[in-house]
Amino acid sequence: MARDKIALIGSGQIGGTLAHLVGLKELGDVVMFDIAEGVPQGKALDLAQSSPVDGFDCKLTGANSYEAIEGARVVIVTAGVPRKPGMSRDDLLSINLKVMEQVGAGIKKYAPDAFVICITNPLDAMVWALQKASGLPHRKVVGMAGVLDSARFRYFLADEFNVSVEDVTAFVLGGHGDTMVPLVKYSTVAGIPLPDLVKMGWTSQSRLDEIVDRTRNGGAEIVNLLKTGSAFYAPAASAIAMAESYLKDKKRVVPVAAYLNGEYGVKDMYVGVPVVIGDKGVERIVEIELAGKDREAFDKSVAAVQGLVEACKKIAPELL
Ligand code: A3D
Repeated sequence: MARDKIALIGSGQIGGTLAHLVGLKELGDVVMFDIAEGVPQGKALDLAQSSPVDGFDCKLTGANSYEAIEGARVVIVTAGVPRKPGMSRDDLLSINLKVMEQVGAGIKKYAPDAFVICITNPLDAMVWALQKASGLPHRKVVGMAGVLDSARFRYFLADEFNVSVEDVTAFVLGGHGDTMVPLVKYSTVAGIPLPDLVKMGWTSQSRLDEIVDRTRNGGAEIVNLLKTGSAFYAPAASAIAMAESYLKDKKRVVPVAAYLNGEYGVKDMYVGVPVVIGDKGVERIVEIELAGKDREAFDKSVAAVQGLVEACKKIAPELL
């Protein structure tokens, strides 16, 4: 059986980490693409030279033309510019929207059957634009954010309780950014919901609120520390988990930015919700009932995404 081809559009910090993880996990062969000449070629060669040491078989190549992605089964998109300190994800909108138009055209021409995972920010608006520009079916185009946001929440909780990260599950909804909605009642340690853990004295409500807040601002915390860019190890690991679920038809239930057409009362927008990812792409959208404060927070988050999508429609009416 021939190895799957995985195309990485954008060979910067996340792109390089993605390629490394694909190699280490032997998920397939990798084509790294970038507009910067020499960068994808150099990174691919460097990574290929690590393969004898780590003992993985993976063909890694770099390219500056879209033909190289032909026939890819998975395309992961990080092309664009990342945030600098003081910049919001939304400041990136107009620059990265143009990039999504180019990338979408490349995917449409050379990899129309791929499962496409967008990471470029502002995430929920960029994945919307990428789907429009590529014309691929909605179930084959998703955005990575929820896996990362919930991983941050899980890590902070595991650290707070001094338990294994493996035994902490977290549930986040909504757009990627300050309005994301971590649902504490569906987040657990070994199946015990967080509100019960507060009652059991494992932590206090105020401490839990602080952790939720830190999760919401998890990206900015890293941008402020790094000063020259944004997080890349955890974002790459999160996208790889999604790609793996597709490639191996694992049918994992993960939060992703998925196209909603009426679910959760949202139409023609990408918003973070739990979905099942299998070899058909998004195979099911898990629609939970939302009420009270959770509904309010979700609606606020959806409104923020809606604002960005409207801005995209104004800047690039050709996408409609
Ligand atoms: P960076 O290291 O700058 O890599 C981006 C790469 O894109 C660079 O190598 C550029 O040369 C390349 N590029 C720019 N324009 C084009 C183009 N038109 N076609 C092809 N390649 C191009 O950034 P990064 O890897 O750190 O981050 C990539 C993106 O992911 C940014 O938009 C970040 O904001 C975003 N990001 C999202 C999350 C989420 O959770 C959603 C987390 C972290 C970063």
